[in-house]
Amino acid sequence: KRILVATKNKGKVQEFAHAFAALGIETASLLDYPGIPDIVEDGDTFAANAEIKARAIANTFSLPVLADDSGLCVDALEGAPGVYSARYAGEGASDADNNAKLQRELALRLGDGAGEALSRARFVSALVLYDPATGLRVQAEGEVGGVIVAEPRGSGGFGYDPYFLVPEFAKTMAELTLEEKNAVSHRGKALRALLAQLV
Ligand code: ITT
Repeated sequence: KRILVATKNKGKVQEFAHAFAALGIETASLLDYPGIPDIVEDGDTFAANAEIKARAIANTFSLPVLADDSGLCVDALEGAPGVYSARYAGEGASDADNNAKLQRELALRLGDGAGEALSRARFVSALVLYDPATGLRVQAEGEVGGVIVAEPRGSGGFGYDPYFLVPEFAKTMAELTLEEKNAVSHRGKALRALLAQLV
């Protein structure tokens, strides 16, 4: 059994590979197919963008495709960066650029002295599984609440993880193992909700 994850994001690839390995399912991703052009993700919602990615890639490959669109929504920033999470600091921005912009925006909004806990936030993941051979299409969403901290902690994960404190662990997402992150994350929850619809 094999599934193509429609992503070029190495962090997502690792998390899905780990979760599907436990189910005896092999994953491939767009990192295995260099040269696939970037997909224009112009939807207004995570779900709309996941749908766009799943369909675009399913039309190129005749394989079941799983797409993830995800991001960080920060209360004090009225839900930003949201669907713009990957390009918060501009097109092609690095994780470091995006995190720097997040800290700047929060400091502007909250002022200095906001302390360790800068703002409540949540990660959201929308998944679409689409099999062009059978027409099967399933979608699911997951989210996890947390707090944005001023100083990064941990070296795991990707993206905003070093700044996202998970209260029940008293650790940032980047301080969790892959297994722990999948157990609590927006992506892990969305995946379990998706799989529950397939049985
Ligand atoms: P693909 O479209 O190729 O999947 P992408 O990184 O562009 O890769 P998105 O458009 O869904 O994917 O943007 C997701 C961004 O949200 C991602 O780049 C991170 O900045 C952030 N993000 C999503 N999930 C995250 C997580 O688990 N930990 C940290 N940051 C996350």
